[in-house]
Amino acid sequence: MTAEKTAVSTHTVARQCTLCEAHCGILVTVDHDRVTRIEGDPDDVLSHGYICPKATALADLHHDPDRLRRPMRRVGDSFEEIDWDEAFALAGSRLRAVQRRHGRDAVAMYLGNPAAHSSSVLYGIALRVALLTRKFYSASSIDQFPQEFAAWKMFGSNVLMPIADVDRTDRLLILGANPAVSNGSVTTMPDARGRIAAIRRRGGSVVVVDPRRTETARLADEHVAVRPGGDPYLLLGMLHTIFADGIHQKPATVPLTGMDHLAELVAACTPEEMAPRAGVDADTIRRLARDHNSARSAVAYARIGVCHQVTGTLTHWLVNTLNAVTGNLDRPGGQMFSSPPIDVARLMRRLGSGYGMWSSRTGEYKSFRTELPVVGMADEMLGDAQGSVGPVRALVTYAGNPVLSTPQGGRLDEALDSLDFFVAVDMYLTETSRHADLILPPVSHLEREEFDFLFPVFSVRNNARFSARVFEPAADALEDWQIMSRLTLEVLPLPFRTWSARPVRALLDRLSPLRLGALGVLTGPHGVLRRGRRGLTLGRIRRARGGIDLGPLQPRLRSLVSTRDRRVHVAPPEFVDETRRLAADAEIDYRDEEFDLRLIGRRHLRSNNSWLHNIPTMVKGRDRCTVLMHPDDAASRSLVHGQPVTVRSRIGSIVVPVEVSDEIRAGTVAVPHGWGHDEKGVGWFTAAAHPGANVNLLHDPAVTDTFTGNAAVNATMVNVAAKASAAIS
Ligand SMILES: Nc1nc2c(c(=O)[nH]1)N[C@H]1C(S)=C(S)[C@@H](COP(=O)(O)OP(=O)(O)OC[C@H]3O[C@@H](n4cnc5c(=O)[nH]c(N)nc54)[C@H](O)[C@@H]3O)O[C@H]1N2
Ligand SMILES: Nc1nc2c(c(=O)[nH]1)N[C@H]1C(S)=C(S)[C@@H](COP(=O)(O)OP(=O)(O)OC[C@H]3O[C@@H](n4cnc5c(=O)[nH]c(N)nc54)[C@H](O)[C@@H]3O)O[C@H]1N2
Ligand code: SF4
Ligand SMILES: [Mo]
Repeated sequence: MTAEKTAVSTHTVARQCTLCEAHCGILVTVDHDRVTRIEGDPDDVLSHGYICPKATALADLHHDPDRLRRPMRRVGDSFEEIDWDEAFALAGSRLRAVQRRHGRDAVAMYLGNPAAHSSSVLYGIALRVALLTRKFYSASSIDQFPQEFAAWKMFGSNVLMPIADVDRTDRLLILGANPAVSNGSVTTMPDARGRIAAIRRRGGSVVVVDPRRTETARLADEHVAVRPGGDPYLLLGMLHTIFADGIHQKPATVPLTGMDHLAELVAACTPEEMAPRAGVDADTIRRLARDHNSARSAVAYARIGVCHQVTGTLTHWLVNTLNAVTGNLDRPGGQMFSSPPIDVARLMRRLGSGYGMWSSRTGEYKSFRTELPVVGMADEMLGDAQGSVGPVRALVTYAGNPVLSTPQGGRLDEALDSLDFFVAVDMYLTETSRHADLILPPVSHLEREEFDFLFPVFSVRNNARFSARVFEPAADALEDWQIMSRLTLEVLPLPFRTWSARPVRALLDRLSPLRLGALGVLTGPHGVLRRGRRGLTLGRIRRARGGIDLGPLQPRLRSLVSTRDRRVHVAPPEFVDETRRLAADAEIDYRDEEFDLRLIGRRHLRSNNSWLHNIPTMVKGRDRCTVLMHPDDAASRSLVHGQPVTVRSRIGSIVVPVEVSDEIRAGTVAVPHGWGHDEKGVGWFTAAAHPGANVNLLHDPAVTDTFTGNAAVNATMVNVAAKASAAIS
């Protein structure tokens, strides 16, 4: 090959990594049709060149021979390729038939995590609206529902989840999050390690509250090994101290209401009283409170570790309240709200968070912002008696793998097999999609060009960035938004499908996410229509190397707060009542004789929920799907490091190797989720060689956050014993 030819065929494209919320800027170098290099983009206004090891997986995902590229239709136990028109016609006729025969709600939909990482998500929502089904589920109910619920009750809208102003704070208190691995969630902070180091460098301090001495805890000034589920008690004890000491509150930007009720509630929550429940001694509780109260600026930030608790909503309320009463709400260095190019919070705040508009079939769960908790999904498909069927007869999944990612004790496998029709929009034959009648694969992440409107809403700095396409998709390949709009068209009433099908299809094709994005930017708070000639357009964002920095977070809650009285509610009555109920509960550290350990989760830098295990570089090296156990717990069970053990809960058991380390609190064990790739019929062959086990087989779907029904997978009682008949090697 001549030098000239190489120069022409090798080029570099700037975009973002769309694997996790950090959306780091990357530079992808391509030689002909192969990616030869992925590196961090030093010009990126948010990530400044940082990437984690997962970024390179984008290339492997693109080139992965196991990735599906054509629609697949089930024939008996296997699948055959069909063309798109045939696929949409099949999906349409079957979904319509189910709704005609059994009603609108007979078709359910599940929207998974990667859907949120592309603007195609809007078209998934359009499909849901067209289906008019109340059986709608998403990863939100095994994720941030509690945070949204607390935001709704306190600020009047579920979208108003505050962001920790990590880059300017003097004191960061992290509860139940491991940003050194996750790079931040609902506080997007690429290079969290660097940002945490910077806090300490500028004289601030960082404390991590976590039952495990995590990668983040190792970077902090202090690690507090809380008892799993102990956080609300720790926070109540802190609030007690702050009220007793006197609040050094800076004037609030928005008036707080409920301070008297709060003061009355926490008066009984002395650190001594709370200490055994929190698993943290009273002096530490007091010290943490005083340091938070006296810091120039301070922010408590909590995430998944506390969402996945029965007290998820309560904990997030107390976190926001701690920040609010110490004068750290809506102030630099505290909890703030973004001013993104498309002001999603402002646009959506009036929609209402609608709790309890309908219920699950058993009445156990209520809808929250028109969604039902995913823990109840299998129940809607299975009948009461064995072998009978439930009201949901068909399912659409979009970018989700609920068989591995939701607690269901194995029942979802059975439930999915009982359906009349199941269409999965996914690029792999997964533990979930293997049950489908039809799989519709979108293009790879590198074949998309997009403008991310969602994560700037939750970023630590206001920004606008564009992702260019690395590869042109094949002529007959479709993006998620195109698949979703075709499905939408198929389920619409007759006229749309017949006489107007062509014009409507042509119109839909033009209604691309980029066109919508352009309109959103133009009319948004930074757009030319508001800011004049110097304002933003999508074209300007697209041309800006590394994106456009829109500055630090600004106080703006006054314009966003959506409660009726336009105040921040620090003591919503239902939270106060629930706290009283918990405080009256005499049982401090519930254990039963049979299940004596508490199981929590953990994430690894090279793993991303359930779907990066087919990439050799992400699974090489030692087994990551292990049960982490304290040396005392291992010794008392005569277990040795590396030995296969059975982890058993009331509803299931799995076998994994034990990893002995004092980084975890005694009495607690941790197993990562997203593993268990040993099902028959899955199409990820590398993953099958590193299967791990599905921890969600242990989690009881009935154990949920009190207010939202969010899965409480960090509250499971288990026991661990040597695997029966396993020879120790
Ligand atoms: N025990 C336990 N369970 C958990 C958690 C935990 O901490 N502990 N965490 C929970 C959390 S926070 C989340 S967000 C969920 C995630 O759980 P899910 O939302 O179910 O998603 P993933 O496991 O990430 O699976 C994503 C699927 O989408 C496919 N996919 C990837 N990219 C695309 C795309 O661009 N388009 C389409 N159509 N498909 C795509 C992948 O092949 C994969 O099959 O898991 C939850 N489950
Ligand atoms: N590498 C990687 N990055 C990811 C993901 C991934 O799978 N891998 N997933 C992405 C997704 S979907 C999400 S939602 C985010 C999640 O982002 P994070 O919330 O940062 O996620 P985790 O790393 O699971 O951190 C949760 C922490 O809570 C701790 N914990 C468990 N129970 C308790 C408790 O009762 N109290 C306290 N205080 N702590 C507790 C756990 O030990 C763990 O360290 O990460 C995103 N980023
Ligand atoms: S942290 Fe890693 S996986 Fe997440 S966006 Fe950045 S490079 Fe991608
Ligand atoms: Mo998540």
